[in-house]
Amino acid sequence: MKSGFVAMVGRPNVGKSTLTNRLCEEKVAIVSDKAGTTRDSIKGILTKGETQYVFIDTPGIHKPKHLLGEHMTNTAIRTLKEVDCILFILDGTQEISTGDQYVMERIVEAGNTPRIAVVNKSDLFSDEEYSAKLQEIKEKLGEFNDVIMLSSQFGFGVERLLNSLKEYMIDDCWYYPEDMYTDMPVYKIIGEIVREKLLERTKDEIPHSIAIEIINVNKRDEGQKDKFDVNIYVERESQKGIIIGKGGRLLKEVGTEARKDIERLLDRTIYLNLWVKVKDKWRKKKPFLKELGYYLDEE
Ligand SMILES: Nc1nc2c(ncn2[C@@H]2O[C@H](COP(=O)(O)OP(=O)(O)O)[C@@H](O)[C@H]2O)c(=O)[nH]1
Ligand SMILES: [Mg+2]
Repeated sequence: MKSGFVAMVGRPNVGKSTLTNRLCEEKVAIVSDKAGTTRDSIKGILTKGETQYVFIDTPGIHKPKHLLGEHMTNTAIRTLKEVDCILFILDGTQEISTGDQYVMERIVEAGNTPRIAVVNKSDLFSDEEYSAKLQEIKEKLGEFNDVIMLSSQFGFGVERLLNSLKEYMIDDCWYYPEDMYTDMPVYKIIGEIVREKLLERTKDEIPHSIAIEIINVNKRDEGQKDKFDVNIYVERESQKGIIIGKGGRLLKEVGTEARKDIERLLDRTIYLNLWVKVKDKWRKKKPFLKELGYYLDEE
């Protein structure tokens, strides 16, 4: 038995969560085309042959603008110090920026942990562009133990990545049962699924203004459906109107889609009730962030 921990880091929107899901062959982390979708470190687990890989999907690393952003970046940076290998994920369609260099500085600060650069979205660039990218990585970021080109969305190159990672999985035990693919509790997954459905239907500032809290889980008797009550927090009255939608339509669609995903996951039918509440500037309020389970470092 062999195992190890792997951090997935990079700028927002490069495909860290998509890759985590692909590697674990399950939907562990929610994905969207909006930056800042992942707010906590999420573990995705893959046990293959004798090797157990524990992937830690992190929020994107960027210069924080508010308390939640600070929590997100700190979470990612803390993870760097706790792993056996770091995957630095890049969007191969974009030039390497100061944002990537900021991530690299954090990786270097974390010490001598082995690091692999992953050039993602290979379905969108050519082999020539990839050769140029290799040169650019060397010049702007520095040396890596390995560089791997892949497409998280389509799965090309994922096997190669697993083979490359194998040599760093050196603990002589497994930390999780063979069939476990995440350590996220069920209520947290439910909140994340609701958030994903909302993100698919909103834009601008709204995705960042949404927080989810599971307020009630009613366990029913055999043969009866469990009932989940979920609060959706937004920051302004106008946002509440948008989320509810004309005649309650948007909220209803979100509820139906989320319920179907949750039922598939739990393998049983449930009731799901969604409530929309306004909480002014919640992203800047420490007690409320704590209540939602976002851990904040004490200054
Ligand atoms: N074309 C393409 N799009 C991808 C790929 N991987 C991720 N994406 C898209 O990039 C966006 C951001 O993905 P996500 O995993 O949430 O990024 P994260 O913020 O780094 O976790 C989403 O719209 C994904 O569908 C890929 O390999 N190819
Ligand atoms: Mg993510």
